[in-house]
Amino acid sequence: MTVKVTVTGAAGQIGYALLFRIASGQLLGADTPVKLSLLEIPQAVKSAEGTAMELDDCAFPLLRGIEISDDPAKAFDGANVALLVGARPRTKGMERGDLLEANGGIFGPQGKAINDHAADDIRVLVVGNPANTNALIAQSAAPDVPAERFTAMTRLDHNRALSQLAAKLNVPVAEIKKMTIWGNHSATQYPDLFHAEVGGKIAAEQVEQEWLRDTFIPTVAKRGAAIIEARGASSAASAANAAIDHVHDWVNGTPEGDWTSAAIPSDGSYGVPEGLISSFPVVSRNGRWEIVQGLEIDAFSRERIDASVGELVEERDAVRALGLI
Ligand code: NAX
Repeated sequence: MTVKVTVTGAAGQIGYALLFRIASGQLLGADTPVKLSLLEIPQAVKSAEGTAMELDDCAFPLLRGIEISDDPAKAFDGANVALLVGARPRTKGMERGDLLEANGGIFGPQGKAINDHAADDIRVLVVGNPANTNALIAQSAAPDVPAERFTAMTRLDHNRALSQLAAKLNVPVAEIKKMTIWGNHSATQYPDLFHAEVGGKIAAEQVEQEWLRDTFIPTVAKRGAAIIEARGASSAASAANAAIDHVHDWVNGTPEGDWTSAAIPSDGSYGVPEGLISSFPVVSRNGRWEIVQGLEIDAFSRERIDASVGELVEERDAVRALGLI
């Protein structure tokens, strides 16, 4: 069956890095034909058309059609996977309330369009920032869609953590298992080495505590800013790569003996208030994310998880006060 994948912000830089990989089969696998639906704002539709021309010119065998629209109702009609990438960035002098409100104006209507028009098996990944709270806004506008289908991306943070640890220990990333990003996709996120394993042994025991606290955690959390500083533009190909990883694993499952990180609606696990869309250690089984249970959380980790979750609570309360959820 052909899977319809809707990408918002399709003419943006993540969109450009993402669409070709979806069309080539990397999102869902080499046996699954895809139809792409590109949603953009009216001013950017022409640019999306240009990207669509290039997609045509790749002659991807799995690509069974491209639609372009500035109307969410059309773009999400029959969608099986929705990648919500387009968002309102924070501009100079913008207060947090303004930012949340502007994004509410995007993610509320898109959530409603998903509710009314998407396929029954719709899976939503929010990439556009503030991703966790944008996902919450979209979810609350879609009461007929199971809440668990709304997720936000922390896989880029997860991959950054793998790469930083691999470099530190001089091992291939594939030797690292059970990495976790907890909390918000923001500078308060907590990359956890107390459950991560390298060569079967706990990662935190293989690095100096100062490095873990003063280098590793801030480097992972502030990597986005470092990329902007170096590249003069924010992460694009790595963000697209992480979106591919997230949806691929959601649909196809995570490997035995390992887990990954995704921001999913909390069921109250690890003291995270129920309903918050927070990053957890997760496995995917039978097409559903499950939070890994039973991990012991020491005081060091507890403090950092609580800080990031506290920020998510504040964001939720702010969008609630604005009437966006
Ligand atoms: P760009 O500014 O290059 O592209 C955004 C695109 O979204 C533009 O083409 C714009 O026209 C479109 N857009 C805006 N409002 C829209 C709407 N209502 N409907 C459809 N399209 C709309 O940004 P890009 O670098 O692609 O980044 C996109 C988002 O990803 C940003 O919010 C960014 O902050 C976020 N990121 C999230 C990451 C994560 O790990 N969760 C990492 C990378 C990235 O920073």
